[in-house]
Amino acid sequence: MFTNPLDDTAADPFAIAAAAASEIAEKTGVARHDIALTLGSGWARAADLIGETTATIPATEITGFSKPALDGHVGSLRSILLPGGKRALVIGARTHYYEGHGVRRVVHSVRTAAAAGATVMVLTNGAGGIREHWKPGTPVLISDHINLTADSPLEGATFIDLTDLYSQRLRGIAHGIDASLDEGVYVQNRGPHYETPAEVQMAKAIGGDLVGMSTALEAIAARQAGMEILGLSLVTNLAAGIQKTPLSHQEVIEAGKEAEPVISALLAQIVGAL
Ligand code: 8IG
Repeated sequence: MFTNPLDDTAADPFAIAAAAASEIAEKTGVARHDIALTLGSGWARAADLIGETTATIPATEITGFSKPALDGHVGSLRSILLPGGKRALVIGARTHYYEGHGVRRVVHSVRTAAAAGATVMVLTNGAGGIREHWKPGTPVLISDHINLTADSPLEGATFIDLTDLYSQRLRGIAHGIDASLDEGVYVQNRGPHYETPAEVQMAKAIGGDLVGMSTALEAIAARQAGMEILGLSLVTNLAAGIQKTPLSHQEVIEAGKEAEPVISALLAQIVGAL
């Protein structure tokens, strides 16, 4: 009846995530994953560097996952054995809020990762930079977020503290790898249009440093699931009006490609230290 079980509003999203996690355990032969990573624009290649891939599954074979809406977003789940012996689950299939399938579908991968055993959730994305000195290709640690989607993955009277949402401890570990990493506040907008220059000025005025279309809703779900969160943005473009030329998806893809070797190596080092 439903092509995706999460579209049945009467279904329990946590039970669906638990079912997805058992399928992953079965298909990867890995009973428990320790950490999970969602790889956004520009970050996809990092999976090759963090360890030995022991299994790759098309995400569409796992309950609740959707076909990727976008090229450049790999629709697969990978199980990776890290050099230290830990197991990482790499999610190359992100469902964006702007796809309009509802927030349950957006956070399903995070809930599945938690059900698969992950206690650390690494969320990466490509974003527009608001600070002028960030050139395209700059990685930035997310210190906090502003959720402008007017939505939440939490349902009903579920009050969850979001202080230290982007773990100070994990940011400390990242700074141990690269002390020069800047931090910034990530603003999640609905998209899929980029902001107007006036909206970028608003984001700046309310304390934002980065604008994007993902991550905040996922981070909230990860916190609800009890995970520790590390957030990393790749500035692929300066936000509208900060850069004088129009934004293009092509430019974003190219900046991501160019930065890929450097940020992949950085992410691999950080993951190795977690
Ligand atoms: I990559 O400038 C990327 N994603 N909202 N604004 C928003 N999302 C983005 C941007 C941007 N760049």
